[in-house]
Amino acid sequence: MTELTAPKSSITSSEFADELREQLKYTQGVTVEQATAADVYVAAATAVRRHLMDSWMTTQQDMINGNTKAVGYLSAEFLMGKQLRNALLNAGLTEQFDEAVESLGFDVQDVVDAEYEPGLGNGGLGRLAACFIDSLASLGVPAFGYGIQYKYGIFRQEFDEDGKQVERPDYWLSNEDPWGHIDYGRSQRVNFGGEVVEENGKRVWKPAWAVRAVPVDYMVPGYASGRVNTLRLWQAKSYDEFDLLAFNKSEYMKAVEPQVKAENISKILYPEDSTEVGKELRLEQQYFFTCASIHDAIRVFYPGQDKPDLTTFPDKITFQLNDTHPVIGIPELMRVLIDEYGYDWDTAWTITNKTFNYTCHTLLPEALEVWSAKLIGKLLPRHLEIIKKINEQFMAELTGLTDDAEKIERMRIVTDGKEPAVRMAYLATYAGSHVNGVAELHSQLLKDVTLRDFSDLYDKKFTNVTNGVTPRRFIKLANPRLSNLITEGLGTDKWLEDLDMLEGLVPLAQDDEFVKKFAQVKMDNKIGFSNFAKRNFNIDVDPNTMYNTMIKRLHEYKRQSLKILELIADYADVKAGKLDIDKVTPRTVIFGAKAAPGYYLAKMTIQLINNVAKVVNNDPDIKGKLNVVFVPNYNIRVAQHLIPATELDEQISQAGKEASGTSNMKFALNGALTVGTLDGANVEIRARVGADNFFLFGMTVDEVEAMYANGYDPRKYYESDPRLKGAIDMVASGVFSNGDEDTYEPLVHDWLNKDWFMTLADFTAYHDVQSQIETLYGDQLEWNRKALLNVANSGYFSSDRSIEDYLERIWKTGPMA
Ligand code: 26Q
Repeated sequence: MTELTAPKSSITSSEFADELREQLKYTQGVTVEQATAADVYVAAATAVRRHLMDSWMTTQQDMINGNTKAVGYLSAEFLMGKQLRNALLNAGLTEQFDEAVESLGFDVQDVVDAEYEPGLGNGGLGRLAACFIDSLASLGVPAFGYGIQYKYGIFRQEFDEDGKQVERPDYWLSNEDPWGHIDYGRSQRVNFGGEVVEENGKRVWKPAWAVRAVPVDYMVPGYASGRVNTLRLWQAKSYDEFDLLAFNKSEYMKAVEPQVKAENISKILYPEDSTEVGKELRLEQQYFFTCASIHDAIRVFYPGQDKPDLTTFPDKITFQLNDTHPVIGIPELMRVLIDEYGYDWDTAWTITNKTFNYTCHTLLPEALEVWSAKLIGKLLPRHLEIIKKINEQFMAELTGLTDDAEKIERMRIVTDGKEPAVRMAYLATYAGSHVNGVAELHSQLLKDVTLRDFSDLYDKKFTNVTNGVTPRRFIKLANPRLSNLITEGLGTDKWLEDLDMLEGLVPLAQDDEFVKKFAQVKMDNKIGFSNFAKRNFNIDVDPNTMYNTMIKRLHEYKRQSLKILELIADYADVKAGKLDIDKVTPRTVIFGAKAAPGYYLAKMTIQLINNVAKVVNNDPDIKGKLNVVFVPNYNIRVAQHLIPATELDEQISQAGKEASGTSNMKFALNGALTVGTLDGANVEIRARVGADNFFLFGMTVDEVEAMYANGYDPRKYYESDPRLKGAIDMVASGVFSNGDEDTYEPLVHDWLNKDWFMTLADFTAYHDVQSQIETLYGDQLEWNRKALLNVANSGYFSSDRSIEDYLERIWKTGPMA
């Protein structure tokens, strides 16, 4: 007997079809006959929103009237993915939708495809925010996601005929957005510039210009919780205050300049780029959304009160800072409390300290945000004063805690010297109650290295919360076949609310019949991806090859180079007659990756991979056994198709560089085996799924540190491993650039002379582990048994568990009564 607990609405398919007709007629003004698939999509989105409306309203009421502290997740990015299927799942309308759409004469896939994916994030950090708000709603915790409704999301990636990345604007709002509800009545004013003057013994900010932050609200439906939370994304609008003087002089174009400037603030998402920090517009964005969100929270929790008692603010809401991007919210809350509500400094400090917590997502020192004090002073003069005062208070406090003058100097929030700068991570660490890393190893390295001085003196602030992913989107929606098999194996679908239940599959890994069913699911998913790739990209992928995937942003530290060099070495061996192609396991290596537009070596790596694909895929000597595919414009939709079809997942960053990774969790949960280094959450995945079910290779953090300390020379590795030398020489000699030896020169030069992330040093170990992989793959039953054990032992990596950890260790709150 299978127990089914998934939400299911009581309305019938034909009733839902009537609702669609109604929406088509009264909202879009088209008949069913005139309607396109896109019309049906908008109708369905509107209909499902109506079904969620009552829960949304009661959730908001309960949040305001109840006394459960809410969570405000402040994030510059929310990478949500498509909404329709997720909303249908949580509203219990999936079957009704499928049947209704068919009964109206439309293809379900066409309707779902009509939704354009919002790309309001770069990668892991933005997707994590989306998983977290899903889990908060599913656990019934009162929460707001607060961010920016960028007009242009992450760029759309194309490749030109040379295989180079071309970035195209992502105008995702060019069609209707049926999910966002714009709420002009709840706008907030956000001021900028000007000066601070002394009035009656008080510091008074006289701003020079302002923008209007208009909230666009998105429903965040929980799974089986009856709760619908809110994602509030701010859009920048100008106040209609045009320059009359300019206008009178008939300088009409000039008159609208301030409007253009205002609306620029939410125009575009910055592509992740640690080298391009210090951009004024980015600071404007950060202040824009944090300022609006803080004022919004005060409005929500103290409705209609002129003189609210804000000493209770930390009991109403706790703000989680998703990396340093919203850290300017700290001086903003101080300013609001002191300047707008008249609290003294110490009271404001206590409130602020209790309200904020900070999550760090990096280990790369160059990725920690630092703003020039001059720029902050120009845009936010009052905030700069407050930051300086926080710094003074901090320095004084440190003198009481340590005699080490150098240490105190190192810890300055505002640096000394000619061009003072503000270290946002330090500000957040000092001003907030907790700091967390995103995997155990990462949190440890934060304490030992990145924020060492702070952890010495404020050890209690530091904690770890290992990342997680939502099983609703990344198992149930992405992999319905596996979901059905899990439900069959466990006799219940309750695992979608309690992912630890996957452990119940462990005994089934000894049941060969069950393992064969699991293998069949994988095969069907591979065929599914092959069809998807053909339909969408006109790419041929042969399901009778091993699917070996590497999907993530293109970064040197993630080491896509290692993967492509290993493949080139195999190719070179075949060409030189050192490797018998008939003995090679047929493989398709699938890449997906965007490079920051200004990241030269990353873009060149993309070009190289594309050209290796061109050469290898078309070489008759290879007999179709080695294939390279670069899926353009990697996004959530591609992930949802590719992850369930993958057999081998690559997590090969240099140890100590990847804070966590989250696709590694998605792959394990979908029954891929991982080849990986001891980095980020790989460490915890391996510990849970078992060392026998994980392909480990490469240097450890300690070995990497020792090698840096002793001086690293990549040429040594080039000279000593002939396969490696052969591969690099092949790139240098122009095999992948029509004979041109200059094309990849900068890349080759970097490998041989710098190789900061030690790709060459790990190359031999990486090759060795590939032979283990080939051997195991030859025994399909054993391979699939291990893959199934990955699924069974990865329940810990649900974002529900991450959120429970945050609730217990940091937020100290829970589900609404
Ligand atoms: C900074 C300054 C200027 C412009 C852009 C940025 C910027 C934007 C986005 C810097 C970083 C990001 C995104 C970082 C990110 O995605 N980090 C990843 O976070 C994941 C979730 O915790 C981890 O799993 C990954 O290990 C980490 O790389």
